[in-house]
Amino acid sequence: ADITANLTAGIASYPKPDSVVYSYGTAGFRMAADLLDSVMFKVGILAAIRSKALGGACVGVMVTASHNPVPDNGVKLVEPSGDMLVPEYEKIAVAMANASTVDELAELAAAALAAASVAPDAPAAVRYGHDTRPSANRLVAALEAGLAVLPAVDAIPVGLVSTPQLHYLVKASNEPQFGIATLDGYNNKLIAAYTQLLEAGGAGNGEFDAGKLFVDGANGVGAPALAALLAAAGPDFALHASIVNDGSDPEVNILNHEAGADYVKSNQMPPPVLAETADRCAAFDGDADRVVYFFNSPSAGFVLLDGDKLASLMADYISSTLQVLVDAGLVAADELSLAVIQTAYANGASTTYLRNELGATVEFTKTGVKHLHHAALAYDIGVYFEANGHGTVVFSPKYVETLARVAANPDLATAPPAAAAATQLGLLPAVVNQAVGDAISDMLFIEAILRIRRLSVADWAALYTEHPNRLTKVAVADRTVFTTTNADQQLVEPTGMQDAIDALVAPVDAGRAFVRPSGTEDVVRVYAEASSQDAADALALAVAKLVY
Ligand code: NG1
Ligand code: ZN
Repeated sequence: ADITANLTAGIASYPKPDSVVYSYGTAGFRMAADLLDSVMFKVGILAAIRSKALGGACVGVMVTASHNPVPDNGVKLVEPSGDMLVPEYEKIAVAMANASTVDELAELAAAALAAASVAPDAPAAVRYGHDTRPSANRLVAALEAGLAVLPAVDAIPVGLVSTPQLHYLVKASNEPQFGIATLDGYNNKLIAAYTQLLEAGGAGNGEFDAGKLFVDGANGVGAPALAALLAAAGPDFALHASIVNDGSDPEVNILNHEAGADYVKSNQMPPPVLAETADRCAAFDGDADRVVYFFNSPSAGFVLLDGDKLASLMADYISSTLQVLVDAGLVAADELSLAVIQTAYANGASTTYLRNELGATVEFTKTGVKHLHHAALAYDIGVYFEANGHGTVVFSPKYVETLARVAANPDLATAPPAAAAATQLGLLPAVVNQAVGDAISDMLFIEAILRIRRLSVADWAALYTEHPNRLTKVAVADRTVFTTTNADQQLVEPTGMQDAIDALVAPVDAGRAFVRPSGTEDVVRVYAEASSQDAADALALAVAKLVY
């Protein structure tokens, strides 16, 4: 095919709206779906170029706007390893998205190919999927037009998938040892790992009654994805979940509307359908890459277990299971490093718990999972979560080798607790979707820990008590005038504003506050913590007034 003719046709079908300046934010391109057609076309071209630049390794494209309202949509690119797009290509993506003529676009595409020293007809493979939004089909068609611009592109649609499933499919198609690159492969890997983990932990089916679990699917893709996994697992699976907000009735089940992890976390209340239950509840977000838990306590009312609580339980379980091997002399005390990576939005009580009670290393990064993921990779066990429930655990090759060495140790035969600990730890890299935060995989890991430890959701909530806090947002004329440093905890610009914030925080008991521009919405976020809810609210309000 003639590349110039394809570009000309594409620019004509998918013209760039004049008024819009596109940027690649915390979660890729994200905005009103009506403004994204031209972006999709260009992302198709760029995804093909990225794959060509990597010798034809499969890259991914996910069309989703996660927890945002139905009229929005978005798109992000996935590297062959399952990671987020590298920053160098984010820049090219932005330049292409903002190009309005055939010449501009042709030049950018040629420059990107030249920078990678590849020919336009080098082989490429791109897997692409989408969430449940009504704009998905139209936007995927624009993406496909982009994928068809350059020759020799193997464009592989995977249809309706969660964001973490797309990451899994991409990673598995490049690394066969990671898993089988199909949705059955995804389900079967998690089912097997979860089942074996429970058996090793003495909590197989029938050994422990974990009580009822409700899962709020946010009326998004997480509901059918989980239903498919449970169906594949069959009736003997040691997890029985009732899925609500499953999107089944389009009249009432509106994506992310009074449903899902973001609703629960932002409003600090259960979705209406789960307002009454005292049972354990998990809530996914619209593309199922986040999960939080909650329950309605007869005495304490609504209790949220957010990403910080998930990270704390996972770190607690992993470090104490590892300690069994250290005590048995099978692993040296400092052989495997463990850290928890948090952002400024992590509740201060979680950081104190992790550092002082668990003795864990805690590191802070900027907001956005790509930053947390990157920091986590520096450790043998890197637990990372945003407070909103987005996170996972990554394990180093040394972790895998160490556990393999321990598993081969003949002393294990006479040390059942150490053998059980070694088996459990050896299974974790398969239970946890290491490619990216995954609501289903994170939930299975948490469910396994609760069963193995015989913990109720209330026991888990009691790990530590959150400091009262308030997260609010302020609409400003231009959020780009706000710049931050020190993992988003301090403002650099506007000049002088950080001093003013410090002056407001200083007199507040256990006070903490920071301001940063959102990467996904046209707002500035304000977060405050204090020793009482009133004080946290007052501090957030005072800081917000500085920002207006
Ligand atoms: P922004 O809008 O940049 O604050 C939000 C979340 C992030 C992350 C991204 C991606 C908060 C405070 N911010 O980013 O943690 O999840 O969306 O979806 O929750
Ligand atoms: Zn999401």
